[in-house]
Amino acid sequence: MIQGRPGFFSLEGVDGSGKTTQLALLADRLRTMGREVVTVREPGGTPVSDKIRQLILSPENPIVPSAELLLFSAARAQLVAQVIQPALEAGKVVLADRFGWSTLAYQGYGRGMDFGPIRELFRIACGDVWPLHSFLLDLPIHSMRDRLAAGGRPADRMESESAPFFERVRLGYLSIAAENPDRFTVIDGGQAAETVQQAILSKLLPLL
Ligand code: Z5A
Repeated sequence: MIQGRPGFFSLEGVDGSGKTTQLALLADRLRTMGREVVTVREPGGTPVSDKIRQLILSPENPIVPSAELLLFSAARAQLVAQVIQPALEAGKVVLADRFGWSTLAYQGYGRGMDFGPIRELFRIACGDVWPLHSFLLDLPIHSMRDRLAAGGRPADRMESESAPFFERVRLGYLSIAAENPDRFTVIDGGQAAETVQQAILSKLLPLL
């Protein structure tokens, strides 16, 4: 596995686990400490990556698993080259709402694709750019469904997947974290947002 880059952190978890909420809180906190912070969301974050995002998430387009894997990887390659690598080289902190671990969880565990080619695509898309540490916000799938329903917007192509798919993704994440204990902090995403934020900060601040 690629070594982690100082200053680069990602948030991971199933939909609705609170990544976007926590990333905004974290970015604000680090900025008040005087750090320059770049936030990114995958897939997306460059003109090409944003177009790929629309393509992947649109419910109108059936996409076969191999094409889906390649599209997420292409979006990531652009994001790494155009945004993440330059920001890290400039000494900025990069906070990512999802990164490669999402591909292992969703395309690997969720879709059942082989891990070997997925890891090879990480090498092609990311080079040596990988998060130093990642935070898995773990949430039961019924809570994920409740949060998404409360949000009230129509489900996108990925969100329309079956409950067993999301169970595989959730368990996949927990396996990945267990296999990479130095790279992951697992946090109960069902706790109050302030409690989750404190758990993130207590691990992240000493790593800066
Ligand atoms: N995907 C993939 O398959 N392979 C890949 O390699 C990559 C991605 C990179 C991208 O979706 C989809 O692509 C995603 C994985 C797949 N699909 N699925 N399924 P996205 O970018 O549109 O969205 P997301 O990342 O999956 O999640 P999200 O909907 O943005 O949710 P979130 O960021 O984790 O949570 P949130 O927006 O902060 O919170 C959701 C709601 O819960 C909201 O109403 C909050 O107010 C509420 N919330 C947040 N925290 C709490 C707490 N602590 N308590 C109670 N309520 C809370």
